[in-house]
Amino acid sequence: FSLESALRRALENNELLLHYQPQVDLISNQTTGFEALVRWNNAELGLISPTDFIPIAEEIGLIIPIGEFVLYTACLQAQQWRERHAVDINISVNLSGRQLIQANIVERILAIVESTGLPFNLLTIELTESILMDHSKETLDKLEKLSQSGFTISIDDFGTGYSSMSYLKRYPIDTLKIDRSFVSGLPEDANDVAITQAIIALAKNLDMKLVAEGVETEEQLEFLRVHKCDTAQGYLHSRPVVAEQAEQFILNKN
Ligand code: G
Ligand code: G
Ligand code: NA
Ligand code: MN
Repeated sequence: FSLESALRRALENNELLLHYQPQVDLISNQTTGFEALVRWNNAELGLISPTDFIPIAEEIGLIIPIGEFVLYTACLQAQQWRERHAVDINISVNLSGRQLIQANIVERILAIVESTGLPFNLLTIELTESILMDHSKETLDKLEKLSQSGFTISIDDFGTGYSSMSYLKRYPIDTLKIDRSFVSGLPEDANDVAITQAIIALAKNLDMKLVAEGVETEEQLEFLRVHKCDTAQGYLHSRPVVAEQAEQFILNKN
């Protein structure tokens, strides 16, 4: 009974679900969107972290159907919230490198999002830096098509990958997510302060938006607000929660 064989049956057995973590605008204090994060709940194995099963899913190719399930479910959820509450909610979805290298990935994304009715400008696609290191013509073409279709392209865990910055010029990137390893030391750690300020300055100069990840304290939030970061995501506002709980952030306007 291996993790792999269990994972192969997880989708059909409805063992995968999404949690949603609010993203809060630092000026208005309103929840403007959510990051969708996949969870695996198996009867025998219990709750398995994506850190443990996403690498396996990537290895055996299951990340393709799992990724499509995540994209469809997240976009449908955002569209339902939109219809129910007459408010536009941005939804962020993680795309793995294995998904992006599929020849028909752009067409797949367009078809899936279209089938949910969600306006394309409300989907953010999160990519890690390592995905963009190939500098291939194919990746460039795909990201340009996705960008021209109206999706937001965001770099996850910014600053922790291979730190060549040339891809920032090459690709149509809209948002940088400041990695939580930098946020965690704010506002005391001089290195984290310097790095965070540098990332914010970089994003401003390149006309990109900023999301700070892993915001856990009021002091971190205040630092980020003072330094003109746009959006905060972290346990201070909420852990990733099930859809019904996430909806409360829309109702309460946070
Ligand atoms: O939610 P949590 O902190 O447990 O997520 C752990 C890791 O799993 C993070 O790096 C996150 O980006 C990744 N992850 C969560 N959901 C998805 C998903 O739907 N697709 C991919 N590719 N990665 C995900
Ligand atoms: O790699 P990625 O940035 O997608 O990972 C998101 C992960 O970060 C999720 O597993 C989520 O549970 C976790 N996370 C979100 N907010 C916080 C936080 O405030 N503190 C910590 N330690 N982890 C967080
Ligand atoms: Na992410
Ligand atoms: Mn991240």
